Amino acid sequence: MQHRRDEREGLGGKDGLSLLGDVPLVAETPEELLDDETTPIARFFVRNNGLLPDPVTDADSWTFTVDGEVERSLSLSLAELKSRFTQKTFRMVLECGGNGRSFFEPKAEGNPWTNGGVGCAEWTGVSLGDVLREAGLKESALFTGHFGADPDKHGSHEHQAMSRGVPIAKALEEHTLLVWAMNGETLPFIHGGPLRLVVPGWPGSLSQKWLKRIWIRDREHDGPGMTGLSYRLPVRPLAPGADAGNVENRILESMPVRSIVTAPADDAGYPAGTRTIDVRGAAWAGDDAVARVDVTLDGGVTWTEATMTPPRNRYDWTRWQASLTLPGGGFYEIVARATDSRGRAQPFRAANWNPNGYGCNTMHRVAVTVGPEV
Ligand SMILES: Nc1nc2c(c(=O)[nH]1)N[C@H]1C(S)=C(S)[C@@H](COP(=O)(O)O)O[C@H]1N2
Ligand SMILES: [Mo]
Repeated sequence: MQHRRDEREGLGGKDGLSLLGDVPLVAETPEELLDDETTPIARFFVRNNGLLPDPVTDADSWTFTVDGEVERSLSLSLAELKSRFTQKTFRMVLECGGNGRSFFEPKAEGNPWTNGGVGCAEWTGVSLGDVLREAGLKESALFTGHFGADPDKHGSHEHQAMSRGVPIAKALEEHTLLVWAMNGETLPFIHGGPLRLVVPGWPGSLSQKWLKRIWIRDREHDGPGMTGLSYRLPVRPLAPGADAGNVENRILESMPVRSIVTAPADDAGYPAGTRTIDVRGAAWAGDDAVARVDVTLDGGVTWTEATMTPPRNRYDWTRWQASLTLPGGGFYEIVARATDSRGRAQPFRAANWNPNGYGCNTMHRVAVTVGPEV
């Protein structure tokens, strides 16, 4: 099959993203463009595993089905979803499971994300759990399988580009949403409109775009992205570069704690005589909360605890800020380290190496220079 159009058209309206790949379309957000409390759509990263699906003209007649281990299979239009279930809006982080991949040494397979495979948007929709309860889960219901309308990267509709799933408990969480609006606007096509899933705190690949079907299964789902070493991490630390095929692996679920510095930008220059630098950023911790964020400009000799703005709701990111006092002019590296509510902090270097490069949460650093002293 041929590409029906240029995949890069999908980036129309985007502002300042870095393209990591055009077929499939993948683009990340430079950290300094993640400085808003709510990530604007124009700056929200894009990750496709296949090609764009056919354009949709009538969103409200988009249908989506639930079948498998349920009492009643459901086929619902978007209009029915909107009118029959309780509408909810939460601000929640969506992060690619491979965010940070480029920091692994030796290099891991896949898109070389730095820190920008993440964004935090207001998602409006209904709880998937409310819809599953209407379908009636059988005792045998153990896992979900997610299906979208996009063809695979060769343009074929025979196979899903990606089809992952979660244990039923995660599917039943109130914050796991079927979403049709983002930041108060109709969900953009590039982000999965008319209808997508948002499974917060876990790898972005679970948040199926252009959602057509949820298959309730009596076993772990086995679609593309669920088998082999996909989204798996070694249970015990592996020597970097070693063969992961022979050791015990587990599926990556909750994403690890992470923070980014969103101001100043890397390589910022300050006039001579500057003695205070205001630093801002964001932090998040998968299913857990962020307990604290600390910032250093001397390689970790001394740390300053940042002030945090409480998140709006579970799975929102935590914005933080700190004022750092400089001993004088010169070159400084600002490094932020978040700690989650279970006491786990970020590593100095990419830890827990795995061949596909998932879950890298090494600390983010930005360099700044305070101009020559007179
Ligand atoms: N149908 C479909 N849904 C998908 C994907 C895809 O390729 N096809 N990619 C997933 C991955 S890997 C990520 S990280 C998120 C990215 O969502 P975004 O493009 O809205 O930022 O979508 C997920 N949902
Ligand atoms: Mo992803």
